[in-house]
Amino acid sequence: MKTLWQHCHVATMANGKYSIIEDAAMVTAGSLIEWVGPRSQAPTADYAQVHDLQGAWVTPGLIDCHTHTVFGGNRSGEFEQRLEGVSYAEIAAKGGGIASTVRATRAASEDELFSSAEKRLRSLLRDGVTTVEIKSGYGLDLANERKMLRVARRLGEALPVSVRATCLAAHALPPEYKDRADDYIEHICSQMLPALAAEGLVDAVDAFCEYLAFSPEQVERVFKVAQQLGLPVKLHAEQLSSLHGSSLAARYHALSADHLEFMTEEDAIAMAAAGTVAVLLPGAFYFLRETQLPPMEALRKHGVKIAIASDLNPGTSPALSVRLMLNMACTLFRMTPEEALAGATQHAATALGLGDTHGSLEVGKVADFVAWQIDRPADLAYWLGGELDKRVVRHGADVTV
Ligand code: DI6
Ligand code: FE
Repeated sequence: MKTLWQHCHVATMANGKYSIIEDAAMVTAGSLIEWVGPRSQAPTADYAQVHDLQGAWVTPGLIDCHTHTVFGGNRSGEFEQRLEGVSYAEIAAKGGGIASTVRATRAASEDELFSSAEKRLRSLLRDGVTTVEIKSGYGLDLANERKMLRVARRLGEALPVSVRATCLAAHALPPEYKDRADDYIEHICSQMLPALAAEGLVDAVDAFCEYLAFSPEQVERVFKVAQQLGLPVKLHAEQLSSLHGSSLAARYHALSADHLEFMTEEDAIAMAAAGTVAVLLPGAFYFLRETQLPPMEALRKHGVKIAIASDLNPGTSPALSVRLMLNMACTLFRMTPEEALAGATQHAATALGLGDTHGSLEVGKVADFVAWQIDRPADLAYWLGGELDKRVVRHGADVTV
């Protein structure tokens, strides 16, 4: 079934650039893009449907490539404490932080986790998101990591969004392994990852490489097992200190290394050579009131692809809008609106291993797009959140959220 979409301007985002086509048209066949170009050259055919997009700007559907959407409880109380001067590390040392979300997540049933995550995910979808990554990492034992990943899978079945599920068992040390981090890593490698992968619940494997989490050596053990299981890896690296986790990620041809405020130029060179995407998370930078900026010039100079994501999580980035992240990427990290949009489309797709099928409006790619009633593409990074008038199309069909 062929559909013609016309009376629009298109920012295709091919190769991470606006690549604008004014007065454009697009032809979709089922769930794929069959043609895109100037309206005057649109192929004549017996279209089953013709849609008038009323002068909208069409972009690829937004892709949020780093979220922790599934969790129990919330941590607004810690937010208040931090505003009174208590640090994230101090809160973590007193059993708060990630550990408190682990307790709440373990105590919640699968249905309870589903219903709280569904509300947050709908908020992202109302902002034009058509693909989202969701991490586990608040269960920290086999049963509870499984519960989180099952919720991620169910969300992708219940809502009009493609979900990539990432196993982040190596997020923090669970209380039952206190002072036994190597034993927990061994448990992840020998029991958790093989079981969860065999159940088809894992699309990628992530870890938190940080002085208050896991060392590069421990992360490497997890990466080796992921590789044996045929799963791509990603890494939370260089968020609070420089352990060169991003270089380690590059050595394992990671899809992405994420956060990266403390990375060095050598790390950028290694990532560029490996094609590892730099996922920047301005929401966490903002919410923790960090001052160390990611090395934008080194990333640009060495041609590292840069993605932007919400990092939606209860502790460091309770962010429910990807467009707000685009704005923060521009204001806080000095990215251009074009770079920011590429970061939530083409480069975000690459960070999920979906770069050949998603993230830009090109022939043969999946027809996930948003027709925005805006004056210019930069408007997407300009408005601070809120809802923009738009029409969201996924797999070639209109989406209602
Ligand atoms: N880095 C983060 O910013 C989140 N996880 C991570 O590895 C924080 C998660 C939390 O505080 O709950
Ligand atoms: Fe994160």
